[in-house]
Amino acid sequence: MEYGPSVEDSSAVRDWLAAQGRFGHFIDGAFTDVGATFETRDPSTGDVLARVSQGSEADVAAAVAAARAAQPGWAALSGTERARYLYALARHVQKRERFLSVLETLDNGKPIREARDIDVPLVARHFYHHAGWAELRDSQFPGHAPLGVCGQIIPWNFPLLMLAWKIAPALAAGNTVVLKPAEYTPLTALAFAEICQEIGLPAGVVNIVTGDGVTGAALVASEVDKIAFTGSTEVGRGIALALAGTGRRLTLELGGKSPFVVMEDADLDAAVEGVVDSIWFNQGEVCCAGSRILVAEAVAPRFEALLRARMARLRVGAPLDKSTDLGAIVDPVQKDRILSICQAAVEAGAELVGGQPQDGCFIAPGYLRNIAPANPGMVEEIFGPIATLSTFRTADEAIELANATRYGLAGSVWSESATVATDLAARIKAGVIWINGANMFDAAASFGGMRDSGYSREGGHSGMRDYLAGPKVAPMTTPASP
Ligand code: TXE
Repeated sequence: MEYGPSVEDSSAVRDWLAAQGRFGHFIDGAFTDVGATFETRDPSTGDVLARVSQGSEADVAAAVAAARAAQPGWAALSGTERARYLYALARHVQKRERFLSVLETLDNGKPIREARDIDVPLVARHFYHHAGWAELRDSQFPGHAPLGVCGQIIPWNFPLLMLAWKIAPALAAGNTVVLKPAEYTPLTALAFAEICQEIGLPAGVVNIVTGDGVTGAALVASEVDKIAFTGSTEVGRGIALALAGTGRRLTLELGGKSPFVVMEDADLDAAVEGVVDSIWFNQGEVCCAGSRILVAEAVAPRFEALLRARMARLRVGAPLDKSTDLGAIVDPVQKDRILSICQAAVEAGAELVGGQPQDGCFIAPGYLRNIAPANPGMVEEIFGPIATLSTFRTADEAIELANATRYGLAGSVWSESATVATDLAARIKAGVIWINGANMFDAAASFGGMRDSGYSREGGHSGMRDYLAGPKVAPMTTPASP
């Protein structure tokens, strides 16, 4: 690959990877010996980046035991002391911002611009925010105890950010954790383990076990008090079945097929930019992506012309190039999955604009038009840079189309009228609705879905509550007699 001036320097990360070569798990504050391993690759080149340990049942049990042993000591710290560790994690993430961004881009394939400007800053923000919650826990949740040991299973689309969403609230609440990153993208979790060592986090508070779904299933079957899962609806359902009747807590953040509703009075240029930030952000590998664009018929031709022109200007290419808009799809398996849904959509009568596969793990941005509501492209979560485009005549019709899905994660409404926008937002069945915006995240704003997109919330007050047991003593007061 040519290294021009616009390509981010990756030498520090490559030196680190070469020095490590093979990674053990991070258990009880130390990296374990390396046993059976699997490869993790740069999807933009296919090059092997490192070999990472495949977690066995015994590895999971050792990690859970370490977390169990560490939990009483961690919970016994004052909120201020726990906050200090969370602040330190945030600061060290910031200190290694460039390194973590490059590592994330190499392992996942996302554009460096997004890793550097969005993922990693949001990670730091999440730890800063939850440092505050460590201090506020007792005043905001009087009498609530931590759950104990939390098993956390995360996906590959925002590896380090999903780690932060899981670990920060768990630690702030007084829990200890065993986290399993996705098999395609384990590297930033291992770099985070190094940060835990650097800041002197007590051993066993954070444990990282790498591996695939078998390792994940072992974690679900282990003696943890809670499982927090983000991933596919199918795996989430299996986890819910496995935990049924155990009394263990479960939170699920699953797939989506979120509507992106453009009303007749919308600012169309802004809405087109919203599409770019929504379905063409992170190659469309975003659970809350506005993947179903619904446009008022009266403005549809103008909107589509603007959309096509904007789409043509997007650059697909080397993820480390700072001018790249869409990087590589995370793995050839996912690329094939995206293409097969698009093919099924076309066979069922839809027209694909753009969206062509390119050499390697790349797919150009695109959208499906002339698409019927029951078309697979309209029903399945494509999880790639391909939206659907349909039209509606009335607001009621827009709502009917928006809610014609088994999912309910997010939605986006575009209108210059606050009344119209808030009315529509209230009628869309989804956990998060953005008005004149898309994919906006903040650690203080709770995120989560309904229906087949899962339940519970991450971030803010509700996210903290999901890492706490109910109050030990019901606050019963007898009114004093006059
Ligand atoms: O997800 P999996 P996959 C959707 C998206 C994508 C599809 C498939 O549509 O195309 O799912 O992706 C772990 N017990 N989303 O197959 O398998 C696995 O190791 C316990 C949406 O990669 O759900 C990884 O750590 N754990 C989504 C995590 O689950 C298991 C993000 C997610 O992988 C397990 C990712 C098992 N039996 C995919 N099997 C979102 N909501 O953002 C796998 N895992």
